[in-house]
Parts: sequence; structure tokens; C-alpha cells
Amino acid sequence: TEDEKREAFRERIDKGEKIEPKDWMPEQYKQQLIRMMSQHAHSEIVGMLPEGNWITRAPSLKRKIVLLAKVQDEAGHGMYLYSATETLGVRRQDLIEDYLYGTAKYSSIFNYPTLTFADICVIGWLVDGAAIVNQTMLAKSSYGPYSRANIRICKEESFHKKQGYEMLAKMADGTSDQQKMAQDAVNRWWWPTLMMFGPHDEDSPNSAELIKWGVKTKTNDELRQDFVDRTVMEAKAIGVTLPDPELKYNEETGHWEFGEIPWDEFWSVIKGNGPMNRERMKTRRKAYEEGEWVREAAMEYARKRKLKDEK
Ligand code: FAQ
Repeated sequence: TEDEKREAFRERIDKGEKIEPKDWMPEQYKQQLIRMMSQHAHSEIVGMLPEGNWITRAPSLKRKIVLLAKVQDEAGHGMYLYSATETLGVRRQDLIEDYLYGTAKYSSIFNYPTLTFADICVIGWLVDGAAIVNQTMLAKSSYGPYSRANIRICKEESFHKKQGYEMLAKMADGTSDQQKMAQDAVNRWWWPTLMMFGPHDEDSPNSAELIKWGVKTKTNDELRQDFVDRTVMEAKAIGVTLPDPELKYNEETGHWEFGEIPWDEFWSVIKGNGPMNRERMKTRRKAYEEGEWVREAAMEYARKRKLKDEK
């Protein structure tokens, strides 16, 4: 019966077993995974835009090669995550259309502009740094394909973070103009990075269910705290400051306390009213529509190959 299946599923989750595509799973578990995994895939793809903006203007050949490789990695993560989501019986095209013309979301962080090359350094350090904290947790997720995707993604994100941190360290050690650029970028990206982890736990409607099923193994606030604790020291080491006067170490808890996140801004960005939302959606829609002939040609090629193979 349905109840027995649910019970057996629960036991598997409690034992820490991975759930695989052909296994029985509750419909709501599947729907939550589709929502979260496709959102993650869309984020990787739209996440190519803020950085792609600087490929032609990177300050040296070395920086250009590294940035190009990083942006290509994001494309790979997106493709990988779409494939992982397809194991749940949905079509990639439908997921993409739900994002471009429907209601599917992508990460709030990619709705901010990259004004100087220092933003590229800071994205590597803070945005990839936050993504690693979140995705290291998701690498332990109960759904096999998503867990494995995150293991692989985290390896590449670690390189992204290191290259960003190294670039920022150099810039923060440069001329006074370079130091100002570095600090300005940190000031602008700090709060939006903290928003990546999602609303406070008490305002997070999906968390309880996701944790019950082992999709998430830590809450939004736990991960955010973990990220702040790691980042304070890293900032100190390279001589940049984090723009929060309330940041202070609590000896008793062993954690860094921080000020209130500007939540109005967060909700406004995820409703589509951030500084770059419209621009990002316009660019993605244009790419999708102009790529129609490529998809058609690929389908036709596949059809002809199949006919040939059958002969
Ligand atoms: N942005 O109930 P919760 C990257 C939505 S990849 C937009 O707490 P949940 C790599 C949420 O969807 C970054 N929307 O939701 C890279 C929900 O709305 P819905 C992407 C957000 O799922 C680096 C509502 O608010 N990573 O950075 C955000 O339990 C550099 C209520 O929230 C992932 O997607 C937000 N920040 O927790 C690429 C990881 N926060 O869907 C290029 C996978 C919340 O019900 C360059 N996802 N919302 O309509 C997750 O870990 C989770 O889904 C959270 C949200 C933590 C994002």
C-alpha cells in the first residue's frame, strides 16, 4: 500500500541510503527536488552573465584564461544539473521554459551588476565561497544524482574560490586606487551574498520538509553562520573589511554575530525587481530564441542518424 511504501522510504532516508531515479519516492519529494535542482541549474546558467561581461576586458592574458575557464565551468554545472533533474522524468526544455516564461526562480545574487574587475574577484571569493558552503551540504543530499552532481561541482567551485581570493588579495595589496576598488566591491557584494542562503529559518516554507527528507541537511541560517565564520578571517588576512558595524565575535558560542540582512531588498530581488533582473531575463530569452535553429538542427541530425543506424 501507499502507507507501507512511505514507511519504507522513510526508513531508507533515516538510514542515510541514497534514493535513485527508479526507486519509489513520494510525489512531493520529487516535486521539491525538481523545483530546487532546476532552480540551481538556471542559476548556474544565468550566473555566467555577470562574469562573462568581463571576459573581453580582463586585465591580463592569465586573468582572461582563468575567467574563461571559470565561466565555461558554470555552463558545465548547469548542463550537469539539468541532466540530473531529467532523471526525475521531466524535460529540460519544459524546465527552461518555466524559467524563461513562467515562474521558476534562479539565485537572487545574479541580479546585481559587475561594475569593475574587482567584482569578478569578489564573486569568486564570496559568491563561489557561499555556493561551496551550501553545496558541500547538498553533496550529502538523499537524492543520488543531485548528491553526486554537487560533489563534482564543489571540486570546481573550490578552484573558482581560490582564484577569486588570490586576485582580490593582489588587488587589496596594490595601489590605493586598486585598494579602493577592492573594498568597494566587497561593500557592494557582502549583503547580497548573505541573501544567497535564503530567508531566516522561520520564514523558510520549504526547509522543514527538505530537512525531513534529507534533501537539505542544514538550515539556511546554519549555513549562513558557517559562511560568516569562515569569511571574517579570510577578509582580515588580505586587509579588506566587511561592511557590517555589528560584526563581533561571541566567545561563548564561538560564532561571529552579524547585523540584520536588508530583507526588503531580498524579497524585491526575488520578485523580479533587482537592479539587473530585467536585463538578465532579456538576455537569456534572446539566447534561447536565437538558439532555436541549433536545437532544430541537432534534432534533425539525431533523427537522420537513427534512421541510418536502423538500416
Ligand atoms: N534567490 O523556503 P526557502 C552558484 C526562494 S549557484 C532566489 O528557504 P529553500 C554557482 C525559494 O526558492 C547558486 N530565490 O527555499 C555560481 C523559495 O521560493 P519557491 C544557486 C530564493 O529551497 C557561482 C522561497 O524563496 N544555488 O552560486 C533564494 O528551502 C558563481 C522561500 O525560500 C542553488 O540553487 C535566493 N537566494 O532554500 C555560478 C542551490 N533563497 O521556490 C556562477 C540549491 C530562497 O518556493 C558564479 N538551492 N529563495 O517559489 C538551495 O540550496 C535552496 O533552494 C535555497 C533556498 C537555499 C536557495
